[in-house]
Amino acid sequence: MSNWSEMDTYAKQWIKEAGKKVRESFQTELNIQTKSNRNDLVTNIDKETEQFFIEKIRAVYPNHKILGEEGFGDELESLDGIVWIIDPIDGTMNFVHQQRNFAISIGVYENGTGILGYIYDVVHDELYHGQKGKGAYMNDYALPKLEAVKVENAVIALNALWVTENRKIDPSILAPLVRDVRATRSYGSAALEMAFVASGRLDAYLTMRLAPWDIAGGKVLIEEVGGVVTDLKGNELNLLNKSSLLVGKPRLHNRILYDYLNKG
Ligand code: 2AM
Ligand code: CA
Ligand code: CA
Ligand code: CA
Repeated sequence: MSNWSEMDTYAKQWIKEAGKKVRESFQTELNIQTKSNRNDLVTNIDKETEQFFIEKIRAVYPNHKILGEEGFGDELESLDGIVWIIDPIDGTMNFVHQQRNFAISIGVYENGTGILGYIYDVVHDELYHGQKGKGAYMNDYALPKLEAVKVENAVIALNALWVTENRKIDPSILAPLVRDVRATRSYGSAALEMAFVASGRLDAYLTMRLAPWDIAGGKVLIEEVGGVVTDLKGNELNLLNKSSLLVGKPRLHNRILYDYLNKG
């Protein structure tokens, strides 16, 4: 038997502590490096934050596995057992350029099922958290179930890149959606965009390619308030691989899926 309530208490404590360190880092000089390309940034704070969580988790839960973006965790071939999926800073470019619009994101999964989800908007001190079957919260505020919204009244998040020539999707697929919705937004942090869907600040969010750590925490939160989380084909996500993502209010998700993305 796993003690989820104990894990939840530790997770919140560690996330708050990590967030404090990240805020304090604003006073220091960042060491910024690039990863896959010149716009794919990583800083010493991304790495230190991931290492902080790994040390804390290993000390209390030596049998749990850890999947982290910066690679200090385990090399996983399956999601068997209890797995902490960690994005120490989601929205690193925003962290570097704006000192806002980034988040710490953590999902705790048991045999592939999301049980605990956390997205911490460090700058606003807003912790979105939830547990499967027990609801989702923003700090102490219980997030209400998501209500249906029509496409023409929806505010959705997507990156403008996907309506220009790009290698992932024909821009003529998303252009009609961009025209039909009330408004589009782009925050540059997948985790925050998922937290905003969970809290009703956005009605939907879609993107072409995300990694497990971008999605793990947000999936738990969104499903807990009755939102839908799939890839762009409508398939369930596999948290071991990269995939596309469509999250949204229940009927809106369906409309975007069948009237735009997979028409006819
Ligand atoms: P990151 O800041 O943790 O890298 C930016 O639009 C969003 O996409 C952020 O959530 C960012 O997460 C993520 N992202 C950035 N580069 C990515 C990449 N090469 N593959 C997948 N996701 C990426
Ligand atoms: Ca990154
Ligand atoms: Ca990320
Ligand atoms: Ca990251």
